[in-house]
Parts: sequence; structure tokens; C-alpha cells
Amino acid sequence: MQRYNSFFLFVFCALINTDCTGLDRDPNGYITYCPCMGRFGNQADHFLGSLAFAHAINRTLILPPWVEYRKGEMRSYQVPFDTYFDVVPLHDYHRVITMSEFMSTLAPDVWPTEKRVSFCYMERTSLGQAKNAPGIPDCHAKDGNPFGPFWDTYGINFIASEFYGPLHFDVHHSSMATKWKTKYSANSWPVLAFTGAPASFPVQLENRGLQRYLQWTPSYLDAAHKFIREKLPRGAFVGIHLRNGIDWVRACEHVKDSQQLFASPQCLGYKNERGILYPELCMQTKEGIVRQLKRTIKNIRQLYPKNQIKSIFVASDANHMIDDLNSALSRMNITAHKLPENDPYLDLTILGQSNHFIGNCISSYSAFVKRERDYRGFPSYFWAYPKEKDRQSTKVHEEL
Ligand SMILES: Nc1nc2c(ncn2[C@@H]2O[C@H](COP(=O)(O)OP(=O)(O)OP(=O)(O)O)[C@@H](O)[C@H]2O)c(=O)[nH]1
Ligand SMILES: *[C@@H]1O[C@H](CO)[C@@H](O)[C@H](O)[C@H]1NC(C)=O
Ligand SMILES: *[C@@H]1O[C@H](CO)[C@@H](O)[C@H](O)[C@H]1NC(C)=O
Repeated sequence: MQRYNSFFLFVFCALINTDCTGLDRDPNGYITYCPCMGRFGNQADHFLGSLAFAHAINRTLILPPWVEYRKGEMRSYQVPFDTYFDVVPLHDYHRVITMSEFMSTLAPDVWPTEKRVSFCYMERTSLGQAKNAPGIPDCHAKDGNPFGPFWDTYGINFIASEFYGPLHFDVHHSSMATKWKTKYSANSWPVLAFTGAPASFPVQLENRGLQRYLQWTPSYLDAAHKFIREKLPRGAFVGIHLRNGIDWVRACEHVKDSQQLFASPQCLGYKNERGILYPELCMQTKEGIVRQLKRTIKNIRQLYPKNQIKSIFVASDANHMIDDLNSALSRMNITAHKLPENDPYLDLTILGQSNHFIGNCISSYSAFVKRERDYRGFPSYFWAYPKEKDRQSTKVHEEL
């Protein structure tokens, strides 16, 4: 059904020669924000929440570019939203427009320079501002990286700040949407421009399903299928995410003082109803990875005898362990593969297409893959989950 909707919308839009972003001004106004926190996984979590928020207060969502960081460069890069994802499927859920389109067509009328107010919860202190030197309360929306480079990409400056506290973005558990609409009418506030995403991290449980509207562009899907067809042996494959760079080792140190960390609710449950945090969930040993992989493949072979696993596709930010995996799995006639160059987006696309997926429960990068597979009904598992001890006791239980 979804597909047909998008298809007809597409044809319709082609016929009337617009892209269906509705170049008429939305009388209910717009939302724009800087995805200023974290890298892609974090930004994707925030995007889903922002989409739900825009939907709840019925304003068009301006699709921000993705903010990227490149080694040794001081300023962030802004990559257009539709480089990776199709805009059309999003229209099935809510009104959206890309930021560059909004700025070039509607902004002069809807959001003239003298109306550009930045929104933050409360005053944010400036980087350059001494702790006890009070200035006029301000969001300092363009202070630092990526804040400045982000708005500069579209030549946006702010003339004032608006502090929206105590309002917040949880539109699922209160009359919050009504409060926003009452306090900020579209007439007086045509665009709500947030210094950060109007959303929580990690993504709220209620918003996970919005992942279905975030669909890879044909160019990413084609590249993924081409890699699978040409570089992997014929047959089923397991996609695995190995998050093991030095930044991750440091992030995992927080496991010991938390109940949850980053994306961990995806396996532990949002209220820890499926367990509490433990170190191996974040960082695994080589032996642990190989052991779990072998066990998973054996289980899959029993469950799906006709569609045998022939290879492993490895995505990683640091160590792909290709040689270790090849030697550990050679007796099962399984080979390990990776992309020839670092491409976080193509890695994600291929992981989404794998027959089985093993991800890192703490990582929001893994969480993106898990959500995509969930709505398509594809199986996913997590490293070191459930906890080894629990797993053994479940087994004993089954035997009893
Ligand atoms: N190519 C590639 N890059 C990866 C992979 N895993 C992580 N990265 C890079 O590392 C970044 C990790 O940051 P996020 O995407 O925000 O996800 P996260 O794993 O929750 O990590 P932090 O937010 O940094 O704690 C990704 O956006 C990628 O740029 C991978 O499997 N392949
Ligand atoms: C939401 O906004 C659209 C477009 O501005 C409008 O047509 C629609 O009636 C609004 N819906 C509600 C429930 O207010
Ligand atoms: C191993 O895999 C290759 C390629 O998938 C296949 O041609 C070969 O017959 C397999 N050998 C065994 C012993 O299963």
C-alpha cells in the first residue's frame, strides 16, 4: 500500500510539474533545526523524533542536511538530506520540504531575515563568554562547530532568541502539542528554528516505527545490491556491525555508572524490563564474537536448511577482523567480506539487506539497521545479548 501511495504521488507530481513539497505557503508554519548532536546514528534518532513532533503540532518539517565531520577539518560538512534518503515516502506521513528548497523558494516570503528567531529551552552561554559576565540572554545558536557552519550553509542569521521552557517534545504522554500550538501561533511565529533537534535521544519507543518512511535512495539500494551480487558468494549472508574504534572503547567506560547507555533500550527495554547494562554488551572480545557467530550460523542452518549462509558482511568503524573471521569460519566454508573503502552509508544499506543481522545494542548506528529490519520483518540479534549466563540458564530451562 505504502509503495503505491508513493508511486501515485510521484506520478501526480511529475504531471503537474512540481515535486510535491507544496510550494504554496503552509498556513500552519514550519519547523527547522540543526542536527547538532553526534554523528549519523544520533542524528537519525533525532530525525524520527523531530518528524513526530512536526506531525503532532502540524507544521511542515524542513528536512535538514546531515551534518558530517571529516578528519582534520575544523568545520562540519552539510550533506543534503536527499543524498541518502528519498523525500517522497516521507509525504505519506507528513508535510516536509528540503532545507535548500525552502530557503531558495519560500524563505524570502515566509521567513524574511527580520523574522529569524532561534529557539532554545533556556539561555545557552556563549563559548567566548566569561562565566560571570552576564550578557543579554541568548541561544547563541551559531556558536561553535557545527552550529555556525550549519546555519551559514544557508546564510541564516538570527536577530533574537526565544526560550521555550518549560515546554518539551514528548507529544505522546501529555497535551504538549496543544501547548505548543497555543503559545506559538503560525501567524506570529511562521518558523520555529531550534538550536538542536526537537526530539529526545535515544529515539522514543513510540517513534521507532517512523523508520519506514526513511527509505534509501535508489542509488544507495542499487550500490548495495550490486555489491551483494558481485562481491559476495551466492547464497544467504549474515551482516555484522563491529563498533570497536578508540572512541567506542572510551564510550564503553560509561557502562559501569549507568542503567542505559545510548541506544541500549533497543535490547534492554525502555524501562530495563529485559535486563541491565553489562560491559560485554558494549565491547566484545574476538573470541566472544567468533563464538556467537558460529552458534548463530549453526542455528540458522537448522532453521533455514534451504538457504545456507555462505558469507559474512562486516561493517566497522575500525577493525573488521576479516582475517580472524576467515580462519575461524573456513571449516564452515564461509568467507568474510567488507567494502573496499570506508562508506558508512553503504555499510548501513547492505546491513539492512542482509538475511540476518548482528549489531551492537549500545550503538545508535546499529539501531538504525535494527529499526529498518524490524519494519520489514527481517531478523536481528545483538552481540552478547542475552547475557551468556542467562542464555545458559534458559537452555537448562528448555531441557527441563
Ligand atoms: N563505515 C562505517 N562507519 C561506522 C561504522 N560504525 C560506526 N561508524 C562511524 O562512526 C559513527 C558513529 O556515530 P553514531 O552514528 O552517532 O553512532 P554510535 O555508534 O551510537 O556512536 P557515538 O554516537 O559516537 O557514541 C557513524 O556515524 C560512522 O560515521 C561502520 O560499521 N562502518
Ligand atoms: C494541518 O495542516 C494542514 C496544512 O496546513 C491542514 O490542511 C490541516 O487541516 C491541519 N490539520 C489539523 C488537524 O489541524
Ligand atoms: C564451498 O563453497 C563454494 C562457494 O560457495 C562451493 O562452490 C563449494 O562447493 C563449497 N564446498 C563445500 C565443501 O561445501
